[in-house]
Amino acid sequence: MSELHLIIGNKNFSSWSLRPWILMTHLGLAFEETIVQLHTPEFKDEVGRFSPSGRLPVLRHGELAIWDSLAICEYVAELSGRGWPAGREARAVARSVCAEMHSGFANLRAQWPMNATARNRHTPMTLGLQADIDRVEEIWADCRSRFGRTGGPWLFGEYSIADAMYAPVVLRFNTYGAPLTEVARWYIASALEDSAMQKWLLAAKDETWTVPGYDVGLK
Ligand SMILES: N[C@@H](CCC(=O)N[C@@H](CS)C(=O)NCC(=O)O)C(=O)O
Repeated sequence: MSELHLIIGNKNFSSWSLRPWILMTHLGLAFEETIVQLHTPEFKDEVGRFSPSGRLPVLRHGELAIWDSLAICEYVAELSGRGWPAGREARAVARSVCAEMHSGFANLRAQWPMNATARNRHTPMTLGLQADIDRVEEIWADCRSRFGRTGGPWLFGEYSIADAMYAPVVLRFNTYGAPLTEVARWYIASALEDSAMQKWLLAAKDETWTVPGYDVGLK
């Protein structure tokens, strides 16, 4: 089988890239990694070599390109036979919360851009942002109480694609702070201690690149 090659953006800022990277790391899959710096004059040409959509992340597996974070997660779950909860009901809910994250939370994305290693950032709270935060907390509490009571600290007990899809939200909450429920605080603490997350953050710390519009909430 050919090698897996994951092409991602800056680790500090590319929330879409974190999702497949952290899942593949959790699944123990060997993969080559290439970082293409976002928002540079060369970005379009460099990414165009790998990604039909001109966006990152993209996974190359031989001639095959998979150019969407959720599609990559699905693909590696098929390759490894792991990634989704085993129970049909849990799996259906996991797919729902992943799809909801993939297609929603516009206020959270726009107002709290992922800035992995930044701390103590503060932006004005808006009704839309608060509603997104409340909904994330509701999802986490629901998954944990219905499916996460046994088997581990993750949303469905064992690590799943749902945890990978919400990993950038964990970092956003950590950067900007928000009064969170106990379940959310507990989940964030576990997710931040995770060794794959630590590995990502360590690499992000070494990056000196900035992206216009992403460095928000400075006093
Ligand atoms: N739906 C895509 C979105 C990917 C995306 O927007 N990636 C950003 C980087 S974080 C990108 O490539 N932006 C460059 C551009 O839009 O020119 C996914 O889930 O992978």
